[in-house]
Amino acid sequence: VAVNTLERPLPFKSVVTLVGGVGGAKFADGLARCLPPGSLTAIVNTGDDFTRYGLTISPDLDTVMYTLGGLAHPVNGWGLEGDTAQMLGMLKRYGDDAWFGLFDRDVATHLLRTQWLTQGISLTEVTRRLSDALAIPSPILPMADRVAPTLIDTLEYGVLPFQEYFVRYHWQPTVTRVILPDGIPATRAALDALARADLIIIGPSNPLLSVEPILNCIGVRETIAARRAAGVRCIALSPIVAGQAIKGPAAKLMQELDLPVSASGVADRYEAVIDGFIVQTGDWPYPVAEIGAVSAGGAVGTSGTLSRTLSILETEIVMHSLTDRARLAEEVLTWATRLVD
Ligand code: FO1
Repeated sequence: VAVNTLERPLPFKSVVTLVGGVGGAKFADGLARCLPPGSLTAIVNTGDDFTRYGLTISPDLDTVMYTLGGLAHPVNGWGLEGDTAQMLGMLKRYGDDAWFGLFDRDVATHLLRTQWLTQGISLTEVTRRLSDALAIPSPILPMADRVAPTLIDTLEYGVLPFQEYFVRYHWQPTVTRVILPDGIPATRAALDALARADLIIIGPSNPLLSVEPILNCIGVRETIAARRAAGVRCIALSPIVAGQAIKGPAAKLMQELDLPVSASGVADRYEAVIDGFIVQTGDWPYPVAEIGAVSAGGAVGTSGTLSRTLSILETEIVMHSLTDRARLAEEVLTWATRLVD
């Protein structure tokens, strides 16, 4: 999809997006379609990574890589289009419950990743090799090279590894706490990308399960704060529309943790890091004033007090097609240029 129909070129040379799985990957793909090759970097959550049958699996890295490579499964959003399930069938024949969907061609990615990690190669370098082989021009960076598992404390099963909560139990257990590991250093490559960024965009990913694991890595919040102090904007997209998650457990989880289940509830979570927020049209509950070309919505903060104003873009944020991805990305980038002016 050819885009960037703008009359003047976008002023961004180095856009960094922080993303998790399917929703974030689609938005990153929209950005990649609007920006010159190589000017987008995706920093990706690795809190969902785990080991299965001895293989190291990085679901969000692979989802972003397959999506940017035009290879993702069109319905699931994760895994490869047209993949087959021969191996899963054989596992089941052996009596294995095979609850994690490892499809045949996808296994090649996990085999190489596992082999290279076993040889002492970093996850950053492994991801570079895989995405280079798939001819993806946008760097895809894991948030950390060290293992950084997110754990989910549940009423029914106690503490679960992330994929057991998400895939094995279809995110149905009641969550009492999301446990992020302490002291995980962000990679040098991720921090360098943020330090060079002229725009930082938090994708429409799950704030608690996908974005906060990235923000929690040592150096990430500090580097974003330093860029913002230098005038670079950090903006985020809501993964919640009309009180419902676009996909996955975000709304259910926020409700279980007693957080307001709304776009503004997500903005509250990001209050310390963002200058602007993008929501579905009609979804911002506070008066939005036009200031120049940029609308400013008030009242960030769960107390309802107007702690500061936040620039708000209201638009169609649900991406059904490739055209939607590119249109949303172009709208967001165009709006962000006015935040900078
Ligand atoms: N998600 C599922 O809901 N079921 C699966 O069987 C499944 C398999 C899978 C295999 C490889 C991969 O890269 C991702 C996979 N995912 C699956 C998605 C993934 O586990 C989650 O979407 C993310 O961890 C949440 O962002």
